[in-house]
Amino acid sequence: MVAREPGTTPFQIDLRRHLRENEEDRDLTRVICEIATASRYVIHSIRTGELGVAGTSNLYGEEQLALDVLSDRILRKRLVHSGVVSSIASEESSEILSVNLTGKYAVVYDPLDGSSLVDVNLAVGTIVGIYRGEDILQRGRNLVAALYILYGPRCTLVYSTGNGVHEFAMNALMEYTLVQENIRMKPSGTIYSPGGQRNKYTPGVEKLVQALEAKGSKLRYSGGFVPDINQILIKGQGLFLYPHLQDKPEGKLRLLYELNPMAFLIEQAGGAASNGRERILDIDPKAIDHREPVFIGSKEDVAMAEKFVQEFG
Ligand code: FDP
Repeated sequence: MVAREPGTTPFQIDLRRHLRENEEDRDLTRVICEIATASRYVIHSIRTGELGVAGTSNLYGEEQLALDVLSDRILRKRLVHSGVVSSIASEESSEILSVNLTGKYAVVYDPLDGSSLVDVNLAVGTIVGIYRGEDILQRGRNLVAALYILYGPRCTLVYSTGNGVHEFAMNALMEYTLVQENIRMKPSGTIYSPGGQRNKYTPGVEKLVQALEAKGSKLRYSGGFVPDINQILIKGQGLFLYPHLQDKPEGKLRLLYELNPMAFLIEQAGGAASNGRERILDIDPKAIDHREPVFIGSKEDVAMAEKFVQEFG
């Protein structure tokens, strides 16, 4: 980290300045700042309450788009116009979009994760992974940057370019200013977020949950991947799982759009992420919709999950 003038307070440091101080590549800075700008429009759409049920009209008789479709368009437009993006894959689309042959970065994103929570006014988010080059189907360990934006009571952005994990909050001018730098996770946690139906858990996962309960871990689950991971990261401890289920051995969450960016961020903060048998960032993606089970958070809790899964399935 750069030494700053004495008296500089975090809220004086905006996202662009932070990236500049870290001497990030100009084009990478551009990509991250374009995404940050796009999120202003996404949060505006969420807050104005036009929930957007696809195919319906709004107050003015205009056709409305579902919020996830709208968020996808907003992000795509900014990334395409940035001039520095080679290809794009969005969770909302079934195809990879080739954008610019000379672009330096390939971007994968989930524009509005947890969109089923919008109508009940719970927090949702955008998740982004950035690779050098144009190949979208890369292992997560090749990521050069990852970030997420959490649309909660506050709008926050958490990013890493491989030099620690940093949190920003959107101010009244809709600019992101620094909240904290170099977030670190404790090796063991006292909260857990279990996705999926418990009566579909395999013996290994059931034993894991019992062991977490026995060590006093408290249940903290919102049903949104971004707020659930954000809670674990910002509290600096805990375990999120969306495991393999008896009728869904691949789990639910997508490797490209959800798991790799979050695994990158959690590892950068000193945590771990596994599918129970293998590090998430080492998994070779087979397709853009590749799904994997996940155990992510404090290192010792992830190791405990691996032990139970490997021993009992
Ligand atoms: P959603 O379907 O509402 O978009 O991957 C999406 C996700 O939500 C995650 O945000 C969340 O962790 C998970 O799915 C919840 O899945 P269940 O509906 O199976 O509980």
